[in-house]
Amino acid sequence: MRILFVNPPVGFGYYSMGLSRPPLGLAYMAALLPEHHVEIIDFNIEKKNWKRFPFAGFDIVGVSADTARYSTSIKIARLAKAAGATVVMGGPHVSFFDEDALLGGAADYIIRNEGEYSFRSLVRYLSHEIPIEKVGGLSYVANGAVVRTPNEAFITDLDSLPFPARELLPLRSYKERIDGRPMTTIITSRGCPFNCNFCSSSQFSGVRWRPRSVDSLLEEIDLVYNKYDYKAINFIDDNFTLNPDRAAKISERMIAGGYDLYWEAMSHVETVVKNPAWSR
Ligand code: B12
Ligand code: SF4
Repeated sequence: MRILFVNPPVGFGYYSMGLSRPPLGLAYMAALLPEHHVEIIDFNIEKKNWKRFPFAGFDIVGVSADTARYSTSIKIARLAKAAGATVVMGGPHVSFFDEDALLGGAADYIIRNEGEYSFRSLVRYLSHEIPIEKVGGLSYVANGAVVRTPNEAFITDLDSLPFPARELLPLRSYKERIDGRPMTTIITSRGCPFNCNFCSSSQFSGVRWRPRSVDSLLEEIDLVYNKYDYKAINFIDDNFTLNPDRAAKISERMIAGGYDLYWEAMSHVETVVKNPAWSR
């Protein structure tokens, strides 16, 4: 199968402010599909116009949709569908609101929540290898109504996932820096236990915090540092310091490994100020 993943353009603020980061979620899904031809297009970065993009060259077009970019995602999905591709949408917005894109005819399928295993199963279904009921977290239309298969289980062993397929991304075109050093991103955990009522993270990724092992993380840091030559990393977890001992251990391992690294991460203020070791 020829598969294209699309990161729709933001079209305001963030990229002009220099916040330009690769769509790692799409690269994670791509890494699980080695037997297929997979491409990722990030319309924030590539100097290509999505209105004239040759979607017809792909069997499946997967479009990412958060709320801020939902209307653009829908337009891209419609174009891809008009070009004859099977259109799949995923991401935070459509995970919670799947009806509009499906009943409005923009998408053939929606994958809810984490995409890796559900999308791979959907490709198997579309390749006539498994029945549709075996695709977890799938929404689609049958007889004019939205049908939903049961949610796919959250991936508890994140170490079992292959590293994101960074080779499919134009990494050097992302210009964000930390103190002058070109920066890239790594995700070390998913899920958030705080369940704040204004935030989608705990609903989307689960209230159970799912950290990767420090060994797996150091392996990816080494890859990013040596193979891709990045000396600055943004850990884009929702809460990198939830387990302060783990965060300290990661720092110690970076120092012990001799990495000359700048890094930054998001945190929950309590995990810092209420940690006796850090609040002195
Ligand atoms: C890093 C980040 C950013 C970065 C850039 C994004 C990037 N490229 O890395 C910056 C700083 C620019 C940013 C900006 C904003 N962000 Co932000 N961001 C994140 C963050 C922390 C991590 C994203 C990530 O890489 N996650 C990890 C990967 C593995 O997950 P993923 O990208 O979601 O992809 C998985 C699934 O969503 C799904 N999937 C995604 N796309 C597709 C496509 C298909 C076809 C399929 C099948 C599946 C699928 O499968 C993937 C693999 O599991 C998330 C929170 C989070 N924990 O996810 C918020 C988050 C995405 N951001 C959010 C928000 C609100 C914003 C802003 C609107 C903030 C603001 N008030 O201005 C802006 C909007 C920018 C825009 N898109 O227009 C919300 C979105 C909520 C929503 N309703 O859509 C989130 C979920 C935070 C939250 N807790 O609510 N953000
Ligand atoms: S602590 Fe942060 S990521 Fe977690 S639910 Fe609250 S706002 Fe969202």
